[in-house]
Parts: sequence; structure tokens; C-alpha cells
Amino acid sequence: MDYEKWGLSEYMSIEKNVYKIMMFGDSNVGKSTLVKRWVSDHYIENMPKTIGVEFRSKVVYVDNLAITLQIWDFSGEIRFDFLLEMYSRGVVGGIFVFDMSDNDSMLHLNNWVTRVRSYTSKDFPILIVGTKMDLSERKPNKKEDEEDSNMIFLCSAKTGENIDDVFQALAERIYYERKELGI
Ligand SMILES: Nc1nc2c(ncn2[C@@H]2O[C@H](COP(=O)(O)OP(=O)(O)OP(=O)(O)O)[C@@H](O)[C@H]2O)c(=O)[nH]1
Ligand SMILES: [Mg+2]
Repeated sequence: MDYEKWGLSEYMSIEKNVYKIMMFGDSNVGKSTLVKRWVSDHYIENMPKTIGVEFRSKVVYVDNLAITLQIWDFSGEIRFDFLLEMYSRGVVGGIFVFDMSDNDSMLHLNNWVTRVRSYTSKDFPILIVGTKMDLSERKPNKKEDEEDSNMIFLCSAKTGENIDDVFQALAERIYYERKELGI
């Protein structure tokens, strides 16, 4: 089919660049609130708990190309664990979230990463994201910041600080990795 002729080239380029991204982390860390802030720039004080998985999408631009990020926002409740394997099929990027005011949620991250990796065959790019920065006394010190800046993002859905950077950074990482692999 001649996509240029039918005026579909732009549509096709978007279709070709749809990334399935999944959000993981303990219940109540703020995954859904973070996605809501990013998609519609709204802060919801009392977000209902996610039942299973929720789905949102938004276009970002990388290298002048429109890329649709499909965000699969997964419940952190253990009772939905059985859905993980099925839903993580085809994932190309992961956002692992902890709550900066809840130490346990940070300690559980390793476990989340190990479990998700066991269900997915490929080594896809991931980001670690600390939320609720507005509640935290802890500010990253410079050295830590430099070492981890590639991997760890700190943000607040309440103030909106650093939210766009999270999704833009992951989209760029996936895009350039795939470009290098010729995908
Ligand atoms: N102060 C503050 N509170 C936040 C922030 N982000 C989320 N919250 C609050 O944290 C609570 C939990 O947020 P959710 O987004 O529902 O958490 P979740 O990770 O999606 O939880 P599950 O769906 O159960 O996995 C809500 O009451 C939010 O208002 C933030 O940046 N700052
Ligand atoms: Mg949720």
C-alpha cells in the first residue's frame, strides 16, 4: 500500500512507534497519581486503588518523531500478581516506583524488578522513580545524583516536579536502543 499517496504516512509512523510501558511498585506509592499528572496535568488527592491494571496513553516526541507511550499501570496489590505474567507480554520499558516517604516501598523494589524480569524474556530498559518528593526531607546529594541520574528519577505528582522528564527519558532510552539494534 502506498501510504504517502493515501496521506497515511504520519499515521503509520505513529503506529510503528507505539511503546508498551509498564508501571510497577507497591500499592499506594503513587503510580496512578503520577500517570494522571503526566497525561492530564491534574493532581488527584484521593486516587482509587487500581483494580488489576489501568491503561493510558500519550504521545511524546523523540528525534522529531511522534511516539505513543501506552502506559499499563499495574496494581501493587499482591492479589493481582497472577495477572503480571499475562500482561507483561510485549513490554518494552518499565517504570519501577517507590514512595520517598516510605522506606519499605524502596526495599521492595528489588523484588519487583526480579519478578518482572522472570516473566519477560528481554532485557528492556527500566527507570527507578521515587515519588512524593514533596513529603520527603531527603534531597539527593550531588555524588549520588551524578551516579544515578541515568537510572533514578525523583518527582512529585503533587507539585508536578520532574514528571515529564520521567516519561521523556524512558522514551528516549527505548528509541535510541532500538535504533542501535536496527529495530
Ligand atoms: N504528597 C503526595 N501524595 C501523593 C503523591 N502521589 C500520590 N500521592 C498520594 O498517594 C496515594 C496513593 O496514590 P495512588 O496513585 O493511588 O497509588 P498506586 O501506586 O497507584 O496504588 P495501587 O493502585 O493500589 O497500586 C493517594 O492518596 C495520592 O494522593 C505525591 O506526589 N505527593
Ligand atoms: Mg494505582
